Amino acid sequence: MTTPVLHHVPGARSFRTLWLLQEMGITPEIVEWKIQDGSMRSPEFLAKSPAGRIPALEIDGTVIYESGAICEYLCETRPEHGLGRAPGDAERVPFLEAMHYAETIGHLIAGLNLQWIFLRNPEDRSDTVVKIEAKRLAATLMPLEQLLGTQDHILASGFSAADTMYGFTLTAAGKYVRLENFPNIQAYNARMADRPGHKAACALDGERNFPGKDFYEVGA
Ligand SMILES: N[C@@H](CCC(=O)N[C@@H](CS)C(=O)NCC(=O)O)C(=O)O
Repeated sequence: MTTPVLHHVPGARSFRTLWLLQEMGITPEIVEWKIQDGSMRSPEFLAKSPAGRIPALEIDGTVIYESGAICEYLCETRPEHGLGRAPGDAERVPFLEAMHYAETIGHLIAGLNLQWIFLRNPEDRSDTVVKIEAKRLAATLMPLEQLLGTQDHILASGFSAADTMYGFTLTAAGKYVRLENFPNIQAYNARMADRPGHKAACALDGERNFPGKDFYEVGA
């Protein structure tokens, strides 16, 4: 297999792919992009990811964008790792739900990132919107908090690619929602951070290239 190429922004959604690849023992060549410098809107990058988003993965002679699609593709083409749940599997439904629910959470984080981090003029930020969106984000975490009170992983049978879809997502949520109020998610994050595959992905992640506070408080 030629070395896959991962288009990546440190600390962003492409971490999901990086982590899954590391769990499969695959180390990609990493091409790092910056969200703020306009390079992700270059014709070169748009040819790989038409909306100018990461991740995009060059693998097996093709380029795939959308982290969930990449996750499913890797599981289907590399079944020997046992990280996916194929049609007919008893855990197929929770597996598919995780592929997409991670994005329900992810798009709320993206909206809050825009309000708090990427707006050129902070005065354009709306306290009303950030307050509502942080509440909506907390509401999406509740079902996971309950689930992780009864099992150690997203799927009851143990670690799977479903967990990697929450990589970046459940830690980034902590910038806008107090994770102290979600002790099962906090414990889960710590368990995942302890995995050798996760540690290896963190070592390859690279330095964050957008500024960030640990927590964003409305009205502060
Ligand atoms: N649903 C897509 C979302 C990808 C996405 O929005 N990625 C963000 C980084 S976390 C991005 O590339 N943002 C660049 C931009 O919005 O211009 C996926 O899961 O791959």
